Parts: sequence; structure tokens; C-alpha cells
Amino acid sequence: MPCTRSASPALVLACLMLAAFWPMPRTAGAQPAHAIIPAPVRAELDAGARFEITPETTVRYEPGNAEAARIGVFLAGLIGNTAETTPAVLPAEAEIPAGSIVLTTQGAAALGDEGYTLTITPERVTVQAAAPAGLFYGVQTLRQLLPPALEYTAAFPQPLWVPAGRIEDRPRFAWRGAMLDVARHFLGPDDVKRYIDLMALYKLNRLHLHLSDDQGWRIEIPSWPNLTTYGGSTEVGGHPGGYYTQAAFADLVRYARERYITVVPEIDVPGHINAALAAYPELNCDDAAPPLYTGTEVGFSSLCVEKEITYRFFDDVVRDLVAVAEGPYFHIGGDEVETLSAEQYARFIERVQGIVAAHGKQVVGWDEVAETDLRPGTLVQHWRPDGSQEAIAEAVAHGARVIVSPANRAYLDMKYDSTTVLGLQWAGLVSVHDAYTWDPADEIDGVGEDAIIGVEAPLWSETLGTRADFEFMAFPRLPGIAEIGWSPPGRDWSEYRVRLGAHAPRWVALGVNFYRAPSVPWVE
Ligand code: TNX
Repeated sequence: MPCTRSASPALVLACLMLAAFWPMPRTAGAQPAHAIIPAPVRAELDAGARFEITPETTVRYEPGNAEAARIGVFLAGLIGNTAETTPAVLPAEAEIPAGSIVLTTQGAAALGDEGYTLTITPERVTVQAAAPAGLFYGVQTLRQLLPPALEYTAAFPQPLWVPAGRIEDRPRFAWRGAMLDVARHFLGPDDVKRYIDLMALYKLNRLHLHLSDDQGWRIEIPSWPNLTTYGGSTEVGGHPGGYYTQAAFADLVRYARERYITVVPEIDVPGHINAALAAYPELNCDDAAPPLYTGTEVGFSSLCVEKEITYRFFDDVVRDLVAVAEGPYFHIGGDEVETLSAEQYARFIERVQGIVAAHGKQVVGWDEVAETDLRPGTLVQHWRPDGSQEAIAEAVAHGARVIVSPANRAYLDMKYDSTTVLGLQWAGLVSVHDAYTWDPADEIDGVGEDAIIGVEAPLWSETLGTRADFEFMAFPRLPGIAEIGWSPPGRDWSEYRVRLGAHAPRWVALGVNFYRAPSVPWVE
């Protein structure tokens, strides 16, 4: 950790110089005015004036607004990492003293539930938002204007300031998602929390957890305990697996909620289900349990759609899972089923939709479900670049909405280039440039912006065993997907790559294992 309190005097000097020149990247490109990702809707910054954080700086929240107070504590804690003192967090009085950072829900109503304005003068910083989520996002923007040393948990104290200016911002899409496949390789709760923290920095707001697959069942279902004790005992490669207890899962959901992220649980049915079939023989048409599976083939397993117990099983799973997953969505998977007829598949999907609806949740499914009769309001997750665009457009005509996750752009498990050791390449190589230069509204014929609820970047884990592996594939592509989800359309790669390069010191401070793609001018 080069810029921590234990650094040598020479290193400290180097760190201070780095901070003084940040965020000016060394390599010239189209020079951006700032390095904020996702780019705000409107940003005017004045290099000639600044707000300085001093030992007198306080964070002020609207009196009585507990969420604003909590966000204030988060901001003060960040500043305290690097400043001489941690700012006090106090209710805003009638006369707000100079030197305050103010969080208020008075004003900015026109910017919606997630929008905010950030006004910085030499006297004070004001974040205004109609709702707490907007305050949280305004604080993330302020965080990105502060030097990366802020991200060290115990940095050598240094002067902190932000340029004066005004930012007005709101997201383009409501659904800005990331998915973790914790089934092929299990990722423990602390690693998931870490991913949630990184998502929050980029204003992502949906964490889709792929909780079951052929190789493992990862969420405790008290009414069917063998799902985890046996079905969750291993993973790809035959290493020990793991699972979230109900309490651990509820804790993850809370941790995400505190960062304005909704957890979307996925139980993939009727296929990708070998772990459950291995755990309970009665779920198999022939009552014979297959062995646990630790390979990476897909498409070979299916629930026995003709048996009533299958639907009792699914109903129990949904009930026990929604008891700890408080969000409005339930993802039923529905992808890559190769052992059922189209009729069997369609009847199954139609029936399980009813079960999810009976538990009061909105159905999400991979794009294969568009070939069946969907309830209005269902969310179809587009993933196959060559999948049936007509079926998706048809589902939209019947009231579905679309999450856009094209594998050849948004799949973080695709290799960056031919030298990438981790990852797959069935959808092609996906460079940092490719992951950034596309638009959700141009992806699917007949599906325009109105039908699109947002974007999501899935991270499948057949080849990823550790947190470092997951991070290497997500960074630096995930911030690009976040920008596609948040910022107005129109992508300029030559400008973006400079902004992206300025995030390297922040990731170094956070200890993120990112890929230094040669196409990006990384700031050292
Ligand atoms: C396709 S995307 C799958 C997953 C694999 C992924 C690997 C989808 C709905 N199904 O089962 O893990 O490709 O990229």
C-alpha cells in the first residue's frame, strides 16, 4: 500500500505530488473536463476556484432525515480516511455555517428519485435530491472529485479539495445491473459485499445473484435442506463449494440496500438444475439422483416438468427465498433447456410464472422465456446476440420490458483479447472499447428505448475461482456498462478512455485487481 501512513518520506512526497496533479492523466487524448464515471448529464467545473476540506468542515443533513444522516456518516468516514480529522455529521441549522457539506432533499424534484444536483462554491458544497438515492449518488460524484487517496482506509493526511462548479444529473435507465454467478464458483459474503461497494461507486443499482446451477445450489432453503448441504457442497473443478445461510443472505440484502442496490435472486429453472436433482431423487422423472456435477457443459439437466412435486418444490423455494430477499423481482432463469420439447418448456414457464406472481414478485427471465406466454410486466433479459429478436419484440407488444445484456458487449466473462487467460470466448472477444461503444436502444429490432428498463453486465464464473479473478474481468469493463446505463446516449471512446484511465489510482487504493488494457492511458 504505497500511500498509507507507514509510507517512507520519499513515497509520501510522491503521493502528495500525485494527489496535486490528479485527475490530469499523463497521456493526452480528447481532454475531458473531469473524470467522473458515469458521466453526469451536465457538469460545469471551474478550475480557478475550490472548496477546501479543513478541520472545521462539517457534514450537515436535513434535520429528521435519517437516510440523509446515514449518507452523511458514509461521506464523513471517507473523508476521515485521508483528512486530518473526520468531519462531524450534524443536523443543518437555519444558518448553515461556511465550510459545510450539506445534504438536503429540498429541491431538485425535477431530477426524479435518483437524480441530484451538486453545487460547489468556496464556502460550501450542497447536494440536493428529491430522494435519498439521489443524495447517495451525489455523494458518489463528490467522492470521485476528491483524490483517490481517499479510498485508502488509513492514508497519510493530505490537503483535500474539490473544484468549484455545478453538476446536474439523473440516470437514463432505472435498471443498472450487475450479475454474479456464485453457482459455478462460490463467492463468499465478504467478496459479494466488496463487489457491492464497487457497484455503488459507479451508481449501479441492481445486483442479480445467479444462486443455482448444475454445479451448485448456493442459498439455504429451510424446507429442502439437502439443496445446500449436499447440492452446495462442491463447485467447478471439484473444489469445496459453499452457500449463503438465510441469515447471511438477509445480511447481504441489507448491505446492498444501504447502498441503494436491490438484490435480484435467480433460481434457474427448469434447466441448469443438476445440483437440486442430485440432492433430491424425487425431483427426477425416474426417481434416480444423478451425481454432483463439476464440469462446465450446459443444457443437459431439467426438472421433471410432468411431476406435481416439481411445482411444490418451486413454490417452497420461492417462499423461503423471498422471505429473505426483500426486492420486488424474482429471476426464474429459463435459459438453455435442451431436454424438453417446446410445449413442455412453455407449459412449465407459464406455470412457474403463476407461482412467482402468487408470492407477489415480478418475474424476470432470460430471453428464451419470450417464446412463451408471458404475464404483462415480465422482464425479459436479452443475452443471445443471435437470439430471437422477433420473440422479444412480440413479448414487448404484450407488455413485457427488456433488460439488455448482449453477450458480445456486456458479458464480463468474455476474454478481453486473445491473450486473456481467464474467461470464455463463445460470444467473441470483448475489448474495453467493445464493452463501451454500443447502445441498448439499438440492440434489438423493434425494441426501442421505451420498452427498455435498463442494462446489466453478467459475470459467469466457469473459469473464475477467486475474488481477484472476478475483479480482473469486471474492471475496467463494468464502469463502461454503468455509464451506458446512467449517462445520456452518445459515446465518445477517445474522451471516455482518458476518464477511465484516471480511475486507476482509485482502484489501486481500493486494492482492485484490474486489467491494464493497453488501449487506455492509465494514470500511474
Ligand atoms: C450462457 S447467459 C449461459 C450461462 C453460461 C454463460 C457463459 C445464459 C443465460 N446462459 O449458463 O455460464 O453462457 O458465458
